[in-house]
Amino acid sequence: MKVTVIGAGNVGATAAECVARKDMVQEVVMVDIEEGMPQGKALDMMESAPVHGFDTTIVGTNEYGPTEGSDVCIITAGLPRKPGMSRDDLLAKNAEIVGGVTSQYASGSPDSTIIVVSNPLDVMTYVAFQESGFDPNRVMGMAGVLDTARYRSFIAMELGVSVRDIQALLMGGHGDTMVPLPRYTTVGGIPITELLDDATIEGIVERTKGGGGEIVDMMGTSAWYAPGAASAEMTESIVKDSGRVLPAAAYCDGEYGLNDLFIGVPVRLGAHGVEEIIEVDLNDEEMDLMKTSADHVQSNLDDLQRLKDEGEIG
Ligand code: NAI
Ligand code: 2OP
Repeated sequence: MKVTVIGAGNVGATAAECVARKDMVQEVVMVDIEEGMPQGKALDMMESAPVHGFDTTIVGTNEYGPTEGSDVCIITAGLPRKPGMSRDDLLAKNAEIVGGVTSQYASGSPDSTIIVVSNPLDVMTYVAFQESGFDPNRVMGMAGVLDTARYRSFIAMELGVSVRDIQALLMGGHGDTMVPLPRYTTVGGIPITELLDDATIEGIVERTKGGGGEIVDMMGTSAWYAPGAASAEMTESIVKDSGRVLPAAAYCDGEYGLNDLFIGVPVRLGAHGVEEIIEVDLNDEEMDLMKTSADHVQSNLDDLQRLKDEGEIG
């Protein structure tokens, strides 16, 4: 088994290290345009293997040859946001980057699964889908695992319980319109609505929606530890064919009344990528939030198409 990570910056290098530390694949290949950087990070990680106790080989490169025959590819290439920027501000530049790296990667690993991380997430996942020509189940975006992890962390902090006992579901696009679902959140099997009052839950939901921005404001660029770990968790379910049920930006073809877009929904992840989109029952209010989120993703897709029509993006 081989995992490629494109973009060896903060998120990419962390994802590569998290995958390697799971000791579940023979090789991790990190690709970046910056010369020497992926090679240096790969060597540094290899030198940590005796301490961590993994046997995965990590290769750093500026070429796509070493990626050939990959099983999973995590795309993190692109610009991160800075204070004052929204994820949407990255649209044009990152569409060029994600489109370019996808087409260079896809022909050498035609049977692989792509996990997109670059922002704006839901639209970049669509770009990778179009450029790769892969079946829709073979392309997905990572955001829900991260956003749910933030949500679970905040609940654990509030209740003083172990994060391991918190199960939660969060849907929608990766942005301010994401849809946390307290009705589908439990602590050791107990609905969160039995443990926290409405105002506290609402506060946690709002903090989760702004979780990425909270960190950007603190350190001037976006997060990487939790995003890297989340990408590795999705990768693990694919390479081990575990069938984990996780939120991912998946291609909707009628599910939740949505068509021809990628958006966060609960999926079963296995060797074939997205093996099933699970349609949970949403009440009217939750469905309205999902619709608003989908409208936002669609408007970004429309902007992307306009930029292409105007020749701003190749
Ligand atoms: P970074 O700047 O640390 O790393 C990006 C890397 O991409 C750099 O090393 C750069 O040299 C490389 N790169 C740029 N163009 C390339 C190309 N054509 N081919 C190969 N490599 C190329 O940024 P960071 O923090 O790692 O973030 C990466 C992306 O992930 C950003 O778009 C960010 O917004 C997004 N992100 C998404 C999250 C999510 O939940 N989906 C969470 C965190 C970040
Ligand atoms: C995050 O949520 C910026 O999407 C990135 O941390």
